[in-house]
Formats: sequence, structure tokens, C-alpha cells
Amino acid sequence: MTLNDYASRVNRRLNEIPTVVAQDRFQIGEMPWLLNRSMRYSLEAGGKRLRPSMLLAAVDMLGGDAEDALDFACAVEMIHTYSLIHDDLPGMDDDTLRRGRPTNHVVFGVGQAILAGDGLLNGAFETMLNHACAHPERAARYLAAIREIATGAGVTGMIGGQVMDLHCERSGIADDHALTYIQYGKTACMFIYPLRAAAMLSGANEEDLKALTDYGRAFGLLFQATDDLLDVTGTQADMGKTLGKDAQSGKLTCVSAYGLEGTRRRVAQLHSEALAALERFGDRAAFFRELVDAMVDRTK
Ligand code: GRG
Repeated sequence: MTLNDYASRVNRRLNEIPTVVAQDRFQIGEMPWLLNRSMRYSLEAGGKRLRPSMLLAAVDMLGGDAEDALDFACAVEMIHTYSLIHDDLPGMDDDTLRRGRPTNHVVFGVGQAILAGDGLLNGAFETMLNHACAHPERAARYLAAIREIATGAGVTGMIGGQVMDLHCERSGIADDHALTYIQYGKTACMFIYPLRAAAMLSGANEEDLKALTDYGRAFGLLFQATDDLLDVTGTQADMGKTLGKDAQSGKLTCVSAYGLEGTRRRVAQLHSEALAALERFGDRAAFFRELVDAMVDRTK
């Protein structure tokens, strides 16, 4: 299976999830059409579906049931999309372009964009819990997976990283520890913890769990380092967002800390670490090897 195959499966299932299914009313007890429209606007704007695809590929690699894991993959994409909507708000990165379209708050207004993000975040947990309640015999595995996803998106993960990102940008803190804290939290945790959730869903052993955690960390830090490079060297058409903003806003990034060449060296080092983490999986890890190879010189 390729990234495109997994992404298509995620897109198909997303369209069946009650929080996402199109609706045009606001009957008592139902979500209002406006919320539905604003959530779908960002969800359907054409993201790469990297995180949910990696979750499904890890379940396949570990011999689990990828069909059964689909709702967890969709939940990860819903959480990721909420984080992009909130990240673009005027009080955060203040951006007007995302996934090649005007950002959610530009179209729907700041208040509605906050609520679209909230709706996607809550909807992600409703989706996973609905699945768990429908299959109580596997509840222990589902609960463990939900805990991983909540941790990755939470205060020691994505939210914590974003808090320090904003704080460092505004206070001028710029050291190695702060940089790694931010990039581990806001970016790597949304790779690490979905992979750990895949391990929970598949009943993986401790060694496999550790290897996936190590891979997720190296992959996530590499992904953010290439994002920092692309903010300087990429094109708006490929990236679908405004570029050059990091330097303009004085953001702490790999490029501001290490320069372009130093960042490229960091990418090469993280690439080796990601490949080393996959060794124990042998040929079964082909998807993850190809994915991290492709990330080294990605253009979008
Ligand atoms: C809690 C109020 C509140 C807000 C949360 C945590 C957060 C806001 C934002 C952090 C998310 C963020 C923008 C992380 C950076 C990671 C990154 C490079 C995201 C882009 O990911 P891609 O390239 O995007 O996979 P697509 O569009 O392809 O899905």
C-alpha cells in the first residue's frame, strides 16, 4: 500500500463519520449546518493525510486490523486539522492561506473558526469512543489507543509545544532546549503518538512500541526541520501556505538556530536515526523507509 492508497481510505471513511457527514439544518439536538460547513471546509481542503496513513501502515506492519483502526486514523486527522485552524488564527500564527485556500477564519470569522477547531477536536474523541462502545470486547486496546492520541495532542505534546512556540517568539528565547521542546511537542508528538496508538490497537510488544516511538520522534523532528527549510526555500504553490513568515515574525526555527546548511545536516542525522529505528522490522517497514526518504527533499 502506498501513501495515496492509505489517504484514499481515510478520505472515504471521513465522509461517513457522523460529525463530518454533510448536513444543512439546525434541528434541536443536531449540529448546526454552519459548523458542519466550516469543519468540512478545512478537512476537505486536501491535506496529505500523513499522520492517519502512518497509523494505518503501522497497524498493517504489526499484523493488526487496519480496517478496525480506520476511525482512530480519522480522529488523528480531525485533531491535526483543528490544530491547523487554530494555528492560523490572528492570536497565533495569523495566516490567511492554508492547504491552498483562504484560512478558516478568513472565510467564517474568528469565532466560528475557533468553534470549528473545537468541533473537530471533540468530534475526534466522539469518533473513537463510538467505535470503542460498538466493540466492547476490544475496549482495553481501544482505550489504550485513545490515551496515546490524547497524550500526543495534549499539554505535554502538541498544545505544550505550541504554547512554548508562542512564548519564545514573543520573549526572544532562542536556545537548543527550547527549539527541541517546541518541535518535539508541536510536531513530533502528532507522529509519535498515533504510531503508539497503532501499536496499542495491534497488541504490539514493548520493543516494537519503543522502535515506533523512536521512528516517530526522528521522523517528526525531520519533518519540522524540512518545514523550516521550505519556509525559506519552498514555493507558495507547492506548500499551499504563506512562506517567509518565520523570519518575519522572529520565530525560533532550525534555520534561525542552525542556518540552512546546519539544518540540512540535522535532517541527514535525523534521517539516519529514523532508518535505524526501523531495523528490527526488516522488509515489513518498506513503507516507513520510503516515507522518510521522501521527506528529506520534499517540496510540499
Ligand atoms: C489549543 C488553542 C489551541 C490551539 C492548538 C497546537 C496547535 C494549536 C498548533 C500546532 C500545530 C502545528 C501548526 C504544528 C506544525 C506542524 C506542521 C508542519 C503542520 C503541517 O502539516 P502537514 O504538512 O499539513 O502534514 P497537511 O495540510 O498536509 O495536513
